[in-house]
Amino acid sequence: MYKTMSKTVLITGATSGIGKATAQLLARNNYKIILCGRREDRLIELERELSKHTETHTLLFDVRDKKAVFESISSLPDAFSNIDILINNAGNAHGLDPIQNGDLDDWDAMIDINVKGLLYVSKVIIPRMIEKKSGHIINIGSTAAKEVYPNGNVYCATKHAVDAINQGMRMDLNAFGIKVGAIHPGMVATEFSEVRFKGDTDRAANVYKGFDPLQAEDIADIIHFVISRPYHVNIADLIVMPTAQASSTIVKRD
Ligand code: NDP
Ligand code: 8X3
Repeated sequence: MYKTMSKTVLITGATSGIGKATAQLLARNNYKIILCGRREDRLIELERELSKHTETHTLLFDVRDKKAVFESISSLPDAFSNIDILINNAGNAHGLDPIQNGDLDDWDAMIDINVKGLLYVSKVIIPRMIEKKSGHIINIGSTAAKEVYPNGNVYCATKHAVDAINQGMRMDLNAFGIKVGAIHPGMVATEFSEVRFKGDTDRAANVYKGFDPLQAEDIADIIHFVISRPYHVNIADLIVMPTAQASSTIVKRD
């Protein structure tokens, strides 16, 4: 048997990057974890790894699929159904083009995943938190939630929406004692740029060339810090960049 369990955390986008590193860190810190993503092989492998430390459960769904989101989270066994912390992390950029060349499928993907998907997952979990009058929601935004950069148009718009939703959630859930906060990373070396550039690994690697980008573990560390503060402390909005980065467009490279 495991030691006395602490809180139950649901992490979307746990198969890679920030979500995976967060799951790994929280597992070592005795959180019970619900791992979500679309890539089943990765979920199985991660569950195997983390079960050495904690209790885990996997949910396989695409956040764009409203029905799957609702059915999947509603199907959680009793041992995992009391979600204390929701980490809305799943998301990506698709493409980096001037608005006039933007691809409609890329726009749909970003709006459907980064904004609507985050809302669908939250919509299932918030009523449970309201019922017990406690809970903590962390929304992963971006520096792109705070500024717009050339060719970032729709991705930046989706992250600005996350920023607005984060603020709105905090206001609307305040009466129920639910904490809501966003973490806005700058450049983190994950699969993010490979997804943005549709598997062009050279172009993706160039994004992080000549400086020390953040690592997924850096953000995991911050998420752990944020969720382990005493109840009366809510980190509402936190921007974190690599030291070499001053803004979306100013990066000191070798
Ligand atoms: P990764 O590409 O490494 O991870 C993205 C995660 O999101 C994967 O686990 C992926 O899982 C999941 N995901 C993507 N689409 C869907 C979908 N339709 N349904 C369910 N899950 C999905 O990138 P990061 O770890 O970097 O990104 C995590 C978050 O951090 C994103 O919201 C991103 O916008 C944000 N961010 C990233 C920054 C960076 O520079 N890397 C900077 C600022 C913010 P799967 O494919 O298995 O479904
Ligand atoms: C990811 C970081 O700079 O590509 O949100 O927008 S950036």
